[in-house]
Amino acid sequence: MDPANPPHPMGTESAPWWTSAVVYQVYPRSFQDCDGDGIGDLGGVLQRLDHLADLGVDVLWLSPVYPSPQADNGYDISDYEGIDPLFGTQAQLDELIAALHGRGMRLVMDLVVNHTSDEHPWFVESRSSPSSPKRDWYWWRPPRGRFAAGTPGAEPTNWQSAFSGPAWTLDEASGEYYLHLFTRKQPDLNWENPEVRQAIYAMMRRWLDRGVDGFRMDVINMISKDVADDGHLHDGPPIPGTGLGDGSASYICGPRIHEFLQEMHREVFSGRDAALLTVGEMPGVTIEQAKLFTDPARAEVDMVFQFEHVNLDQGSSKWDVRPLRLRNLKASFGRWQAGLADVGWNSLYWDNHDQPRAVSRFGDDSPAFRRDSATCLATLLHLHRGTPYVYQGEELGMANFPFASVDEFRDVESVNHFGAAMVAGQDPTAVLAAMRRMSRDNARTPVQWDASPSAGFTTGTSWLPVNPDHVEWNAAAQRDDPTSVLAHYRRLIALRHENPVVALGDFAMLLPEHEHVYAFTRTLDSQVLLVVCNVGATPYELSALLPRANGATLLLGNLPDAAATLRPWEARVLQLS
Ligand code: TEU
Repeated sequence: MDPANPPHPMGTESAPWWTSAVVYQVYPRSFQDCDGDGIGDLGGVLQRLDHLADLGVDVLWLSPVYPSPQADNGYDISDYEGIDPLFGTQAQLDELIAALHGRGMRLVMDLVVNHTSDEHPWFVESRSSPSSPKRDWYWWRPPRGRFAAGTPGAEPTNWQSAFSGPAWTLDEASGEYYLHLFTRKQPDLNWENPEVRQAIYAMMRRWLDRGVDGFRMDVINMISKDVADDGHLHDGPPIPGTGLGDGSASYICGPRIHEFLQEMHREVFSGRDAALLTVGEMPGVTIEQAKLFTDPARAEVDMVFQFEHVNLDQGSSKWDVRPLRLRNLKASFGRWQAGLADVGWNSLYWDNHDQPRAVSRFGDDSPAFRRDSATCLATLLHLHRGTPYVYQGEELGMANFPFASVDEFRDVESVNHFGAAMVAGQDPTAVLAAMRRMSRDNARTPVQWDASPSAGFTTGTSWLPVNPDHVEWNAAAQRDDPTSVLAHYRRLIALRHENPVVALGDFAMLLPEHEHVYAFTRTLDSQVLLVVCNVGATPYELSALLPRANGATLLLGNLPDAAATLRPWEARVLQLS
């Protein structure tokens, strides 16, 4: 080895296994129900493993199945080591680990440790008395200044919670407030307290000992709060029209975040020789921070979920929906690709259980272009450098749900938002229109397995209605159709497995200003791929845009009979050399 020129940490020899892996996210409540109660469960996941194997994915990320009052569909956990009877049994979880491992797949669990449920025994104990030994496990504070407890403005800070209203709730018994960045049923744990951290690490070690292969860490960049020596937390800038403030500067990538993640790594992951995967969900993370989080030499996490690209179609909030400008998407993805080119690693996603369906949001879900835009977006994303995540149903081209009235929404974020917007005097029709486009419930309707009345999801009544378009858009109809969205995802996943340039090649953006064509190259040693995607309905002459495409070999395309014209929503992966 040339000492002046050590091997690239992500070189073909030394790259970690997850650089060529694809992760599939299961939101169990909506995946497959096996007992007819209308709610998906572990038995259902076990029944559908052939679908994952057939797709060729390497990892299953399972959204929470732990005991929970379900105030936020399981992201409010009351026992980190149990299985909610709603979802099944401990034995089924062990069966799932074994079944996945038997098929060469891995299981990544959701880790939700910024907060617990208010029904978690830790919080019940903490709340029982100001002198409880667990009082300091959460964020308890007296009312502000001379305000009487319970009066508006008495909250210890002005922070707005993620799901409308203040981030503090008064506990009448003690006259103190507790902090919850999400719903009032999700009190934030106090990571300043070393006992809290040790209890969490011990729990994580037990999951790994049991055979799980890693964690997706919920809002993990929010665990360190900027707290003054005297315990004071700081107000944030006011949010117009709410009377509340934006506290994010006090809890997004707070002062001790790297210290906590390094400690977690030492206590939980180091010294284990298993092939594990850790991904930190990090709203508001910057590229500079992401580089620190994912630099292997720092031993924090393998990769992060960043949010920049899913905020590009929003104004002041997610409900303020704006059209996406393609050049902004290129600028954003391009910066992330460049920023993590030498150190760190990207995660790639369009969809998850919090985002509306990509084909409706960034594609065109009208009959003419639904299949083509779904496959075009998939190609664009999967050919970037990073680990792609596929959210259940995305591989079928599942679209947003045609919500007709406010009563049809179930998600706490949507329901609270509607209530707050009505109190603020907003126009209900406009509020509903934004919810139809952006609500998380769009992602949570049942997976469409077949054309039967409940789409093969349940024999009972599903907890959210099945999208009526399932009669046409379903897995059974696509499985043996080589032109289907499903078949295209299968090919993209195989391409990443087979072709190191897809996993590891350097990225270079082309045509950064073009409003409709997204193009880039990927280069590894002497191999160069040219990826070109028409993100819209206007045809373009390919050789006029990219003369280099002339004579190149088509490795993968989403439309048959590639010719001189790049057709609406056409995507091509070309081999240049
Ligand atoms: O999401 C964190 C997060 O940033 C989102 O809640 C975001 O605020 C919202 O979806 C924007 O619309 C994670 C989980 O993925 C989400 O399901 C949970 O509700 C949340 O944390 C709290 O655990």
